[in-house]
Amino acid sequence: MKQFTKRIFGILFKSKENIKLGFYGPPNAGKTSLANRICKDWTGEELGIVSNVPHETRNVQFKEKVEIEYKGKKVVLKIVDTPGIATKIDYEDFLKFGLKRSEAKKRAKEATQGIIDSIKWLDDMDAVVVVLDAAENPYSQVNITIIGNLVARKIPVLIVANKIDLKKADVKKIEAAFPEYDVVGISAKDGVNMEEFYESIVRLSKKV
Ligand SMILES: Nc1nc2c(ncn2[C@@H]2O[C@H](COP(=O)(O)OP(=O)(O)OP(=O)(O)O)[C@@H](O)[C@H]2O)c(=O)[nH]1
Ligand SMILES: [Mg+2]
Repeated sequence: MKQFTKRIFGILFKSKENIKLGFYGPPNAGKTSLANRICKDWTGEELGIVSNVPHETRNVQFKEKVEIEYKGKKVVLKIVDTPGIATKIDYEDFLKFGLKRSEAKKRAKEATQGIIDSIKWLDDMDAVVVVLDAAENPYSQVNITIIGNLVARKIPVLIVANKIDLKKADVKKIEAAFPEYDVVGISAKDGVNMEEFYESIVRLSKKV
C-alpha cells in the first residue's frame, strides 16, 4: 500500500525516485569535490577524498537516496562518483607529487583498473554529469570519448564547467566545444552558482 501511494504520488507530482546520476570526467576536474558538496548540502555527509594528485578516486563510490529540491521540485538521486578517465597513465607523473616509486606504480595500476570500472558503470547510469576543468582545453580526446559514449548510449548529459574561481577559467569555450548540451559554470570548491546547478539537475532528471 505504501509503495502504491508512493507511485501515485510520483506520477501526480512527477517526482523521480532513485535516479542513478554518474559523475564522469578527466582526473582532477573536481568530480569528488562536486559530489561531496551535493552530499553535504542535502545529507550533511561527504562522499570521498579530494586531492590535487590525479587519480585520487580509483574505485567507484556512491551515496544512495540523496534528495535534492529546487523550487518545490524534488528528485531522489543515487550519486555515483567515478575514477577520472585518461588515455594514458604514467607512474612517473606521480613522482613529482612526492609519491615513492612503489606507491606511484601501485597508484598507476589502480588508476588503470579504475578507468575500466568507470566505463563498465556507464551502462548502469540514468543520467551523467560530465565534470570538466574550465581552465583546461575542452577539446581533449578524453572529453570527446566520454561524451561520444554517452550519446551512443542515449544517456542524458549535463556538462559542468568547474573551477570558475580560477582566472584562466573559460566557460564560453566549453559551451562552444559542446554546443548541443546544457553547460553550467560552477566552483565546487567555493560553492559558487550551486543554485543554477541544482536547477540544471532537476531539468536533467526530467529527461530520464
Ligand atoms: N580552484 C578550484 N579547485 C578545485 C575546484 N574543485 C576542485 N578543485 C581542486 O581540484 C583538485 C581535484 O579535485 P577532486 O575533487 O579530487 O577531482 P576529481 O575529479 O575527483 O579527481 P580524480 O578522483 O583524480 O579523478 C583538488 O585539489 C581540488 O581541491 C574548484 O572549483 N576550484
Ligand atoms: Mg575523485
